Amino acid sequence: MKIKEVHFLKSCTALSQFPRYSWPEFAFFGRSNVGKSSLINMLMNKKDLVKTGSRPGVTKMINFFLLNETISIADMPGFGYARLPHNIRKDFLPLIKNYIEKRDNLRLAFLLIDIRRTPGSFEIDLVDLLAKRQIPSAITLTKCDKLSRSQCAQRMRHISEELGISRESLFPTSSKTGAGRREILGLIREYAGVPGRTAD
Ligand SMILES: Nc1nc2c(ncn2[C@@H]2O[C@H](COP(=O)(O)OP(=O)(O)OP(=O)(O)O)[C@@H](O)[C@H]2O)c(=O)[nH]1
Ligand SMILES: [Mg+2]
Repeated sequence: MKIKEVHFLKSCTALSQFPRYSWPEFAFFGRSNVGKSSLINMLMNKKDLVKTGSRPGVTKMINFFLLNETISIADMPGFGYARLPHNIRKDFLPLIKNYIEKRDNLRLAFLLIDIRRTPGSFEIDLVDLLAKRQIPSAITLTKCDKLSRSQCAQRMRHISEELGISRESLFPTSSKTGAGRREILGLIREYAGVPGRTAD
């Protein structure tokens, strides 16, 4: 899928602020610092479309972007960062839950997991919540550049066992090297119903 144009729409902290349109939407979920914003930048071929950071908790709202004027992208706030101020942290989960329960144009959820980490209750709860709403999810493994090829294969085996899903359902990526870009854009194209080839 060709990235012709992408622009930031708005940041939202509540359901009432979400943009109202029926463009197919793709959301990126995952713990703080897992690499959601970096992955979006990598996919869109933009260095700083979305703010990223070495300190966790950079994205505190849901940020919406419009791709090629027809596809909506949602960058979700990271969950599970204990050192954020309590008043900000406690707003995250209801916002994420509200989003999943009410966002009718959500076509596919990307759930990001750092390839070096074992999925925890946050990831398992999210998979359950998405399944309840019958929203398909793609488990996306981030920061694969940090491991060797054989270490990656070993971690993928482990994570697939932990989540009880096949290894083919895991999408390894790296925002540093661009690995996995083609596959993730292929999924977006497929679920958005865009005709044509995957290649950029
Ligand atoms: N080596 C490597 N580092 C990465 C990769 N993706 C993200 N990072 C780094 O991880 C840190 C966090 O990345 P972000 O993209 O801000 O993470 P996030 O999930 O959006 O974080 P929050 O907004 O806090 O929820 C940054 O220092 C990135 O440079 C990757 O694929 N490889
Ligand atoms: Mg972020």
